[in-house]
Amino acid sequence: MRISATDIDDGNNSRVAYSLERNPGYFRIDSNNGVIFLDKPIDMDPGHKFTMTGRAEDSGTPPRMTEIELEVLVVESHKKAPTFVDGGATWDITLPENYSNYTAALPNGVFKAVSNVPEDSEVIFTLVSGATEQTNKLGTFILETKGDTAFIKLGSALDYETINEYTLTLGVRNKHKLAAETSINVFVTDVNDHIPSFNFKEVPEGIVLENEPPGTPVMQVRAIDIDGTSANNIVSYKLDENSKHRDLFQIDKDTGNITTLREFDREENNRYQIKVIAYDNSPSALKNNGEPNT
Ligand SMILES: [Ca+2]
Ligand SMILES: [Ca+2]
Ligand SMILES: [Ca+2]
Repeated sequence: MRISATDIDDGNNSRVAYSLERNPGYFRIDSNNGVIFLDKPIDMDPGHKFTMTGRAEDSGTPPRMTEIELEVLVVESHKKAPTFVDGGATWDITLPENYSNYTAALPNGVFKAVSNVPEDSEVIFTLVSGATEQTNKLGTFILETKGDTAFIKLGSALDYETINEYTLTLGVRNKHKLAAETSINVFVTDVNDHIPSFNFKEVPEGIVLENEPPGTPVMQVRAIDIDGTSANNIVSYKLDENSKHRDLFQIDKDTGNITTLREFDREENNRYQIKVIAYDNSPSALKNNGEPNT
């Protein structure tokens, strides 16, 4: 079995070391991942129950720790735990953040198990709800079962910018109350679901002296796109083609630097208004026309 503690601190404080207290002498624990192993053959009769304490301690100063009571029941050797078909390996599921099929099982989200009890094939699945959102605390993923098959489905919306990876634990037990577990990694991929936005705290106004040559800098504009990956979050700039004075200025696509295209005379006109468009660099996930977000 495995015990698992989650420490929400960052850095040193979040490194957790596991240990066993009151160890009856038959078990050892991997201090890094909390997996408990049998250390020597069990010579107790079926029905015997071992009890011990699992401890998780972080590396902060002072260290903080938590403990859990563990019970291990000795059963007859012919009683076996259920197994997942495929040997209970780790499964990976990859979903785009705008995945929205709440009715069907996820791609790669179907799991079968065998009870290993010849006279009773019944298996009971559980989807563990962990201590963090990444371990499905909020029920982002849900379980439905039918006979020997478990279906993992989407329970609520994903957002790459909030969480881009989940670790689910799927458990199964049989009539003997013997159990097995498997981990499922869910990877969320970024889609282009954010529009670049200008920082309006910066004054959108530039000044150019009259009689300066063409190419004189006027101002720089900047917009931010909070998508998680490039090119979904790379911002480019252009002048609105319908903007009135667009033939008087040009903008650098990458930097947002606006420069003049001719000399100005303030007696002629001392104020120009132009419209700048910021756009990102991949097809939008918000509109289905292959165009970027603007
Ligand atoms: Ca998002
Ligand atoms: Ca974007
Ligand atoms: Ca996104």
